[in-house]
This record gives sequence, structure tokens and C-alpha cells, in this order.
Amino acid sequence: MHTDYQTLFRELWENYRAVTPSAERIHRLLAEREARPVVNDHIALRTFNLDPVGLDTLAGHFLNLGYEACGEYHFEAKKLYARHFEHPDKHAPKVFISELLVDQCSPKLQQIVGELVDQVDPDRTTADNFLYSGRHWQVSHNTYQELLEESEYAAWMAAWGYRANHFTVSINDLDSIHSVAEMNQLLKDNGFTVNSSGGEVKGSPEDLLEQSSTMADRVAVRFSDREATIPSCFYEFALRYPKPDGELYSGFVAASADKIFESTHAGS
Ligand code: OOG
Ligand code: NI
Repeated sequence: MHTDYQTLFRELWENYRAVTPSAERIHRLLAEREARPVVNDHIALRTFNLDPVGLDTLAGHFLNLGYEACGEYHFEAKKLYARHFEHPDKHAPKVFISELLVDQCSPKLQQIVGELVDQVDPDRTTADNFLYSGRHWQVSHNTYQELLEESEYAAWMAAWGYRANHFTVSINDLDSIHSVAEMNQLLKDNGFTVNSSGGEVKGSPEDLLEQSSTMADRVAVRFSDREATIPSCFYEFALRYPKPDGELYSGFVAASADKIFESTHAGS
């Protein structure tokens, strides 16, 4: 077991940045402008709702470190269910974990995903490194494309497996940028693509959370039969507003999350 969340997040970041060069570049860009370290608001993880890799298996790693289950989110069209987790230590990043409701998908997808998950050794799902262990199965590029036709999420999972899907810059903790729009401008000025699904700024002050994200980097992946360049991971930016009690809102906004998921879609 990881003894502290800091160690786990350091490992997750190392694994994430290796396939997300733009996150590393944006992080450096911000660090150069800021006197204080860049703060990570949350990470997100993805999985399938099948034993032994369901949401609860991933969550267990965080519960062991003192995290607690908080909000629940439903994404009917994408056939996803998600929860977020918070730690009593306010400095600990929040965690957003989603799972594909495989039983609601086509028989073909169920069969493909069932065959992938059957290859997972259950003992490895509780190992320290599981959350940044990548893929536990053989998958061909053809199978990836078959999944892509029905569920971009399923295809992403099949290709990338277990790793942080994004880290998130806390705009509240920046001194040089005060809004999501300003952050987006900095990104565009530096040549990054901002996810525009549902608008470049997701959420509003009324939602108590505004977010944006880059479109995922495109990285070469070795499938069982060939190599192909596909979307990897993205970087997110979050600005939280205070609740009536004065504490910053710590939850997520389903309508915004629905669009953030699309940051791993292939660009045109
Ligand atoms: C998670 C998308 C949702 C947020 O902050 O609302 C999300 C994902 O793409 O796996 O991260
Ligand atoms: Ni997020």
C-alpha cells in the first residue's frame, strides 16, 4: 500500500506526463510565471464496470489512503457512472472515477470488453502500481477501431488502460491568471487546442465550478498487430467558487463533465 497520497500522485504524474507532452509544457509555462507551485485540483481515472476492475476497485486505492466517497454522477448517453472522492486533508487532490456500464452496450462491445478484462490478473488490481499500470490485455488496432465506432471511452480504455486520464490546474491557486477565459487565451497563444465541445468555458459561477481542457495529445501506441497514433491524455483547468458557507465548492458538474470526457475525441 502507498503510505501517503503524495507518493501515489507523484507516480501517477510521472506516468501521465510520459504520454501527455503538452501537460508537461503547460505546467512549465505556468511554473515560470508563478511564484508558488502549480496546484493540482483533481485527477480522473476511467474503467469498465466489470469484475475485477470496477470503479470500487480503483476507489479502494484511495479509500486506503483516507479518501471518502462524495458525489455521484450519471451520463446516460455515454453510458457512464462516476463518483468523486475527497480527502480530509484539503491539500490532497480530489479524484473523479468513472466506469463504462458495459451491460448497457451492444453484445459486440460486451464481448470485446469481456475478453479484455478476462486477461486481468485480479491480484494485480490491488497492487500499489495498479492505478498507473496501463493496459493489462492484448488488443489489436482493428478491435480499437471497432470499439471507437460505439464508444470513444471504451476505445480509449482499451488502448490506454489504467493511468490518470488528466491532471487539473487549480486556477484558484494561480497568481497570474484569474479566469478560465484568460487561461484558455494563454493556451491558444501558445499553440494548444482548447476543447470547444459545449463552449470553451464549461460551467458558470452559478454552478460554482468553471472548467476547460486541452484536447488530448496524439501519441503512438503499440497495438498487438501494429502501431498507431491516437489521442492520449489531456490537461484540465478549474476555477471553483465559494458556497454560501464560504468554503470553495468541491464537487463536479455533470453537464460540464459530459463535455470534458470528449477531450479524448480525435480532432478533425
Ligand atoms: C473525466 C471527465 C470529467 C471533470 O472534471 O468534470 C472530469 C474523464 O474524461 O475521464 O474530469
Ligand atoms: Ni476533470
